[in-house]
Amino acid sequence: QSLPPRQIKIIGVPLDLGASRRGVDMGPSAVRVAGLEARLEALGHEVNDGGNIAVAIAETKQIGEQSARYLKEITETCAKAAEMVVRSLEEGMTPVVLGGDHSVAAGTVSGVAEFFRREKKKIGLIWIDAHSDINTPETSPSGNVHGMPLAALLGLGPAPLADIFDWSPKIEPENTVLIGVRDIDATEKENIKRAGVTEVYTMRDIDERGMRTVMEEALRVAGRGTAGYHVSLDMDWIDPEDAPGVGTPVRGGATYREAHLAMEIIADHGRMVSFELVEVNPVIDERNRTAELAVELISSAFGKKIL
Ligand code: HAR
Ligand code: MN
Ligand code: MN
Ligand code: MN
Repeated sequence: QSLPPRQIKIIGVPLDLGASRRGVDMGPSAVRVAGLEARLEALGHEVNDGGNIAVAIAETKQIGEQSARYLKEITETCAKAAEMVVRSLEEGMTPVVLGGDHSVAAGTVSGVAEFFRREKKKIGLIWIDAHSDINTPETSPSGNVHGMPLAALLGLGPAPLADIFDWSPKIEPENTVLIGVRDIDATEKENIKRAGVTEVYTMRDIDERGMRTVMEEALRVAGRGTAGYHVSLDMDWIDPEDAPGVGTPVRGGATYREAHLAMEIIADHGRMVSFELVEVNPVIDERNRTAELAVELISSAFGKKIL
């Protein structure tokens, strides 16, 4: 295999407070049922499943401000996830975080950034998603916090999420890349500019230039002057034909083969320091096939090869 054996820590975050469609809280379970641990062990990795982080249930909580619903509870969950990510890295393990809605990324990436900051290093971020998730409470059309994690990580807000570990921003715009976007709000376009993010690869870029060229360029940017990069994979990146079980499907996504190629190229480069996969929604999935695809893609990202 292309990737030397690693010790992998699985961290489940059954969070669905950040989305309006319910059900992604069952994502970690669906991905485990699809055989994640055994598949990673078959590749020669040592896998330790840390179970799920305790997450509040919507019915037991107050919504809070409509501009960022459940922000308090989400921040608490993200802070816990961040701590667990730091601990895993301290123990020499590669975190694999299973969402849950994408707001968890504000915690995961904070944990990775905090760990490397202690070594005076920065990290890159590969954001693979149909959406750009760069709204703030002021610009969000929905008030759904899963549309805000990238804004938090770049320091645009919302404040409590951006300030996990009491420092911000967690990532520099020049080491942030978006891949596969095709549904960006007008307000988000402004926020991308305001944040200074220039490396945005839309589906059109993938169509015109091919997945291979896009990935090579993206990995170079995210890896420039960094200790490595975190990969945040929102399953709605993939076309709904192949990944029907996601909270917010958008037509025109990456194909099965493009998605695998992207993960294989990430494995070839060997510079991924942590990984997360979010937005699997078993409630609207078809016999767990989106979770099974998730396991396949994680396997490719961790070195599975055809030959
Ligand atoms: N941009 C929209 C909003 O802010 C929807 C984005 C959230 N959807 C996701 N994130 N699944 O990737 O509400
Ligand atoms: Mn095991
Ligand atoms: Mn997302
Ligand atoms: Mn998305």
